[in-house]
Amino acid sequence: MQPSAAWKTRPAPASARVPARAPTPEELAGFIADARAGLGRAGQKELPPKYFYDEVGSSLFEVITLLPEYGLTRADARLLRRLAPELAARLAGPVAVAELGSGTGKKTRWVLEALRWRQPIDYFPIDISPAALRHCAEQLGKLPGVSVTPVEAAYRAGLEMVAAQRPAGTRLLVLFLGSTIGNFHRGEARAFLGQLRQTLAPGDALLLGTDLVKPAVTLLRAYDDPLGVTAAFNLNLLARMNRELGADFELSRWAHEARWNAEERRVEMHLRSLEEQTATVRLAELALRFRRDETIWTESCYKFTAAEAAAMGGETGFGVAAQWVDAEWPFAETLFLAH
Ligand code: AVJ
Repeated sequence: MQPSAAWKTRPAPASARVPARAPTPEELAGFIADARAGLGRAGQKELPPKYFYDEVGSSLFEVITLLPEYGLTRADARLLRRLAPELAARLAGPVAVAELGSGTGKKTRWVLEALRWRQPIDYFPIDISPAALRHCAEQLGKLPGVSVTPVEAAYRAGLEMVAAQRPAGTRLLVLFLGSTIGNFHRGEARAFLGQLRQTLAPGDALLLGTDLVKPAVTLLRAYDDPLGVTAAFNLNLLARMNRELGADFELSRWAHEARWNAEERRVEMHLRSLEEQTATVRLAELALRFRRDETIWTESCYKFTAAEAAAMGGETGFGVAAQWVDAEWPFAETLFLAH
């Protein structure tokens, strides 16, 4: 091997491998179990997209949201800014806000500002990424009349904690923005909304953001941008396994791939093996073999019609109160009320 390339392909020295925040033993055990289940199988190998969001991945995702080709986050933010006054008007009385997968919480600002205008409010961002929660608290902690309580947890556990804590007589508004629900397979999404409904009380609200179906070329540009940020975001999953699971993936032998699956109406992200190769994941006790062009399926981003988004809530114990659609980048925000 060329000495000039050695630094790229050899694993980093132990001193450089310390993550910004070491995973807890439980997180590590979960990651190991998911790596084993997803990579140790015959047939299509898979990894859950939640592992994208370590400190590096969360930062790369923030950059994705700034790319001209990725209109999704800007559409979400535009809509929230526009609908915030009407949303506040529709939700009378004291409101506490819980956000699932808050990210940095930047676009949530408009909703919080409209609501706190009436009375001080509690805001509970729920996220598995401590880095994202830190940014979120920095962004929104300074808003007068808003008290921010970050909840570092998975969605369901976090929401249950918040629902148990809310003061009597307070309505809970759950924000599930950015089309994060698109990461679930369609049946799972419905099941998730059903469970979410179970933790809520009648009169509680859900604001759901869903990216809408649009031309395949537009979607493929959004998920395979010319700067290569999405490629880095995807490849970071292999880098993260090298850092945290003692794996030895050679990143230069893998390529990012985005596919539009027209039948399922989803963008699929894959990591494609550029040659026949082996890799080991030490902590998961995996010795893997990849054929040339074999892929690891890392994400599904389902796309919806506005009617489909409304129907998802209707089938799971919610009524549709309002829906807003962005004209520039088709995206829908649907307001549901639990009944
Ligand atoms: C955060 C799940 C909404 O599906 O568009 C962005 C993640 N993946 N580029 C999306 C993502 C690749 C994003 N979500």
